[in-house]
Amino acid sequence: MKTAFRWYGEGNDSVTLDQIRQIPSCPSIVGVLDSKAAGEVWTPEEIRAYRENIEGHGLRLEVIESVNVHEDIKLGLPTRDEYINNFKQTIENLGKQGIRVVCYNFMPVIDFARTDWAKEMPDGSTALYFDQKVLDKMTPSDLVSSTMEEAEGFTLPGWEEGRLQMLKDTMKQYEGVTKEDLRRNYQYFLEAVIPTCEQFDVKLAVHPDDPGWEIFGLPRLAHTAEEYQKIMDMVDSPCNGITFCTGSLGSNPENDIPAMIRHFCKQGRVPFAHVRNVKYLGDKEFIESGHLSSDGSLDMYEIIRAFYESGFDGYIRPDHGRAIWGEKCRPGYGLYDRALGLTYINGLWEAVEKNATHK
Ligand code: DNO
Repeated sequence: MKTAFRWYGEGNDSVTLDQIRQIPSCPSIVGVLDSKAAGEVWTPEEIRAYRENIEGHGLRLEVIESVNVHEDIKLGLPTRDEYINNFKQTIENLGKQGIRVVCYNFMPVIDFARTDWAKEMPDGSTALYFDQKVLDKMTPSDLVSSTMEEAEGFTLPGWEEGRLQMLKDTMKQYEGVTKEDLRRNYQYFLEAVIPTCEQFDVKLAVHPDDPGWEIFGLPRLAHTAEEYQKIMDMVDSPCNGITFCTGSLGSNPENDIPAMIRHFCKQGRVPFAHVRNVKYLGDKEFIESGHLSSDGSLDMYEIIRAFYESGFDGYIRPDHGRAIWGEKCRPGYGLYDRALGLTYINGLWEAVEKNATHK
């Protein structure tokens, strides 16, 4: 595995590159040009400036999270070809500058959702929390307002201003759009972009739906092994891959996470992983606990063992951390708890590796 840490860019993150560089065994950044709207081309100059700044701090940039997919592509509108061409151009520009993995998602309108972005835990830390019963009483606009209020002034991935201004109109456009429609539009997109990914040696990695079920009646295609397999089968290429997010998929207790890791790694389809725990509190209710197995409901040792035994050689990053030690940060993306998470992942990996090689 290759370890990495997500960073949002100069002036857009409470965490600095110098701090990341001092995390044990963390040579790489998972980066983003956060100011780019979905459908816009990322220019070579913008990518170069961003990359050179990271390299100037002794770190590497090989993974981008995310290049967002324009809603017109997901909706299959006549304008989609223009946005697909822009997406391909961005892939080419990224590939030419050494980016090997691009994370994205195909969730209509709303990316990852939480009903509380700073739920107090018994130890005084705060964590991201979701309760379907609370969401059931909200409209999408309520969710956006509460998310904006709780974001501590930071942008949140998938919650970029431009996209959200269009919320009501976009929700309307999805009325009557079925899973089959969405799947057809997804296939069209993949068939168009994967050849470019192959040409410029960039692996696309689709992030799971989060939470791992449908919300607000919107169709979603990436939260079970069966559905993921359908996506993999749309275009049979190592460039059509998965961002294996243990917490997003793990939010749905029906998913057997280690089994899914083994299944998709065996097919060579997991270039990127997000690793974190999640604690079930009730039906469709969970909190993003600390990374340790004993903190949550997932067996993190079995998860790392599944990656190791599958020969996983992709990128791995710790996922959302709690806000601890009084840190003021983008919800889920502070320094301290994610650094602890990465150290734990490294520890588990070393233990699994030594255990395997000493037998
Ligand atoms: C949340 C993230 C997601 C992810 C996107 C990928 O913290 O894991 O927002 O970046 O779904 O496009």
